Amino acid sequence: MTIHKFFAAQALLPGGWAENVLFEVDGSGSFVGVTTNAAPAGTERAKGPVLPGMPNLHSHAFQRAMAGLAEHALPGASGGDSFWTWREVMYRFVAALTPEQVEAIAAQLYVEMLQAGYTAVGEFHYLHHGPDGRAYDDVAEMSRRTIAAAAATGIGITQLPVLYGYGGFGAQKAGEGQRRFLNVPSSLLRIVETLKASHEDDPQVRIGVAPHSLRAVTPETLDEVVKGLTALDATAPIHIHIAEQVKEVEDCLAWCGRRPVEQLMETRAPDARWCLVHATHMSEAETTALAASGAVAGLCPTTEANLGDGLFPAEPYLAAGGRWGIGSDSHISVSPLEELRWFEYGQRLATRRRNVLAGEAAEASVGRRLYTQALAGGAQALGRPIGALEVGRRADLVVLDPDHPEVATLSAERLLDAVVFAGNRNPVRDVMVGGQWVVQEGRHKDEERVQAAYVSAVKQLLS
Ligand code: NGQ
Ligand code: ZN
Repeated sequence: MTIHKFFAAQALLPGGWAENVLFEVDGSGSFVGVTTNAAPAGTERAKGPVLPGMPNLHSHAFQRAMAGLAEHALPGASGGDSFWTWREVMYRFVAALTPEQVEAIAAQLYVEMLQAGYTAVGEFHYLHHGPDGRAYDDVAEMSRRTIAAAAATGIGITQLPVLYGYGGFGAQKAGEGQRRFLNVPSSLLRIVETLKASHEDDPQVRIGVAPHSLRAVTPETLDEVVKGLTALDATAPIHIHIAEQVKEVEDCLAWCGRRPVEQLMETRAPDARWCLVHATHMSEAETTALAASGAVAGLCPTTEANLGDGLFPAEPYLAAGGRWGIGSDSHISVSPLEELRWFEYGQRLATRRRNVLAGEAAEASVGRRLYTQALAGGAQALGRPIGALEVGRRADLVVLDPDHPEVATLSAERLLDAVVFAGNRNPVRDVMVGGQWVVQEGRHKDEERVQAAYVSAVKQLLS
């Protein structure tokens, strides 16, 4: 097997910044050698400092094309616009989307993700059926579109077909706007099964499942889908939207007497396979319990700000050793650095302090801690061997631009602080996924074609 070798003068390894690192990548796209203090002898050289690529653990790809469509106050809703009115706009937007449009939108999004330094995505995918709610001839038609966009652009993907059965807690009937999302556990598991069969040996793809939220499933259907998935793949990831809105917490309390995180903890005991997306509203006891569970909290700071969700209890959760990662969710922003910045800024604004998430280590770097914890949590949540530059993991990495003002001037210890907090210019120069360069000098090889297809798909959709 041919081994691709390249050399970096500086790279962020699991043990910290290292110098003169020789990377060796096998034909499948995984690291087979990472040697420090090596000689560059004749090998390709990274142009700047190398970081692990960031996993994006939560995406609804189609929402990329909603940018700018939900920032007008709705008539009569002045001051009363909310997550719930945004959701109505979103339902109207998905009503006519075609599989071709979804693929074109996803490809544009994934190119943007790669250019921003995301090298893997978790696609929380619930747009399964045709506009009338009837399944396509291939029940996995829509899922295949996001996986095809990932393959075409080069990003790794964890496809999470969503179980969506009801319109609210206690098996309330789903609304008209939700008709394209609906499945029972057996029909959802058929989608999972067919996707698994198609991608069994592809190291760029993993298949999991996502019960949409405690609003959209019952304890019984949740149980059935988790059992069915486990029979197919005992370690496959399970993601769920959990406690994003205060109304969601109140409705859950009214339904079962427990808060959403509490209810999931009591009834399912989520472990390291689970990712709880938007665990925004938690009591102290829930925060400690989630941190102890080994599950990942899926945080989407820019979308959570955009939707007016509230603030995740980050300080106590991190202090308790809780695992977490980031997602761009509605893609109102597509930048891992901006997600991390706003994760910390939310805490600064709420506590009127600085460097809130720095941790206990002496002279701890906030940027470094946030970046490395988000790598670990993101990799765990996506169920793929990613998130670190070490033997056995996928060769997913970003090379920072040596001519970027901060990269050119700062030492390694300050670099992540600078790129996370100084959001003036994208510092990502080159991006490798699974051993292949997918972005070089800031450009993706298909960016023009992908954008032209996006523009034409969205114009058609909006006309
Ligand atoms: C979604 N998005 O499924 O796209 C949700 C909104 C819901 C976010 N939670 C819909 N950000 O939760 O019912
Ligand atoms: Zn979501």
